[in-house]
Amino acid sequence: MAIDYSQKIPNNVNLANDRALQRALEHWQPRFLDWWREMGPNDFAAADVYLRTAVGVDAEGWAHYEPVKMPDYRWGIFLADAVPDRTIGFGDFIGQPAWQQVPGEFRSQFRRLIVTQADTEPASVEQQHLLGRICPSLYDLRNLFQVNVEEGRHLWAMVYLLHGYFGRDGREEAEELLARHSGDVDKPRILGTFNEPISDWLSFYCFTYFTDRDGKFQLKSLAESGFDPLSRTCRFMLTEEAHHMFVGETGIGRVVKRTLEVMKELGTDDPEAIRRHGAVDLPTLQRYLNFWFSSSLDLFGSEVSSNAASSFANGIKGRPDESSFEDHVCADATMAVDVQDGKGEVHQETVALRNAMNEVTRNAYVKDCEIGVKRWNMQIKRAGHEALQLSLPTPRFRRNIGAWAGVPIDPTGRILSREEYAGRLHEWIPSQGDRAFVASLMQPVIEPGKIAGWIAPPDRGINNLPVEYEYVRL
Ligand code: BYC
Repeated sequence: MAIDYSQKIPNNVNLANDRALQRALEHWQPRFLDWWREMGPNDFAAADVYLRTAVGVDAEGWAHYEPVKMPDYRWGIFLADAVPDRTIGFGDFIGQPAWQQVPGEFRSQFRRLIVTQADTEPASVEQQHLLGRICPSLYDLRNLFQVNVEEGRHLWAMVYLLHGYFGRDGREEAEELLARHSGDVDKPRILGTFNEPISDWLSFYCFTYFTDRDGKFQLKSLAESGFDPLSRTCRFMLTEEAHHMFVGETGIGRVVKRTLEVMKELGTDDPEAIRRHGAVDLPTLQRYLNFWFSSSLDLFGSEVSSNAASSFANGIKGRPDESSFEDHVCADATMAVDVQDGKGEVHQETVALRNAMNEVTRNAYVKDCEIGVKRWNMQIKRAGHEALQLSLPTPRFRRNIGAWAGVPIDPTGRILSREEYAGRLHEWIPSQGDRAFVASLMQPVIEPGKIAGWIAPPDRGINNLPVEYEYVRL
């Protein structure tokens, strides 16, 4: 079905034919807008931003670009087209017709997952809401706002499911989504990473590289769901998500490029000299990578999880790219998982594969994260600095969730005494000094075509426009 833009809430779910749902969502809409005005990029409400808006849900030609004032952005409800006669692809209900309504016995499990997914979307907008003031260029500013409005739309996607399929409980959850706030002491966001401050652009690029990539894997898992409206919603969200990770990968790549230029200019790799020249030394970048990678790994949940097992068994949440696996039931399959005994000894435990689904997804995520690191290292190698290669720390480093939570481990995987770990943590994640230095670089650059000194310009602009285009008219 085509997207109907004549409605107050643009949608391709035939909202006009369901008056009760339409009224409920139109009641929530002004609350969302109040939240956006208060917690979103509110300094820029009057700016014209060159944004893309979905006009269809096909992979090709789905987006339309034009200058828009963000409060006028048409947040809507867009589901990917239904797959005719779709059946459930995994778990104990494999082969049965996909559900068009939530089965009563799984209602609370579905609600919990949808609320958790939904909660991350406004959280990220809140985390990023001051970054516009310190943007490195209008091109980057536009990308930030594109990411922000689309996270707002992803919230709409989940709120549609809550209102449409969970009755009064769903409506209450939708209200709560606007009442919790990132970093709020009394009412924080649900998942740890979404309460971390993002107060500089290096953190923003790391977040869009690592944390949005968790989004990709979680959305892929939910796109496999037996609950068809959830699957269709997530499939379309994934189309939008790709650009967010692009912003992260190219953002970090451009920081690396600029640093290498400065190193060449100065003829040194001395971090202090590079910093004095206004660029980010690679060891500092490594500490930012360590921070956001380790935080994002927690978002996959525990290595061994009964929640994960029952989500899989019940057709609620599959593995990303479920069709690429041979066994979709995994009733008797097992997996070896490394655990530690609390005294520093690591040993392997064999667990039911269904219980290890979080770890299966996390492993796929780690592989995906390595691709960008390889690309950045190619740049570093080509510039003749092979010894300064970037890397991902061991997935056991600095974990707060699961088998490795609280275990004092260095980025190479060595278990340390608690004292040594506490004394050396600042070597591995950004220290206050690092953060103050990075903050000192964050001087806004808002002239069209100009770019801050700590980051290289992008290779190309948006939608075939030149890099110099005035992507945000202030
Ligand atoms: N922080 O059995 P466990 C995105 C809780 S990002 C705090 O270990 P389970 C985006 C867990 O909730 C994608 N709490 O794990 C990116 C549970 O609590 P309850 C977001 C945590 O349940 C950028 C307890 O620990 N989508 O879209 O198998 C910008 C035991 O759980 C954390 C989703 O997450 C944590 N890190 O799996 C914008 C998908 N980890 O219920 C957007 C939906 C775990 O006992 N969520 N806990 O009170 C899920 O699939 C699952 O909830 C999780 C956890 C994968 C998160």
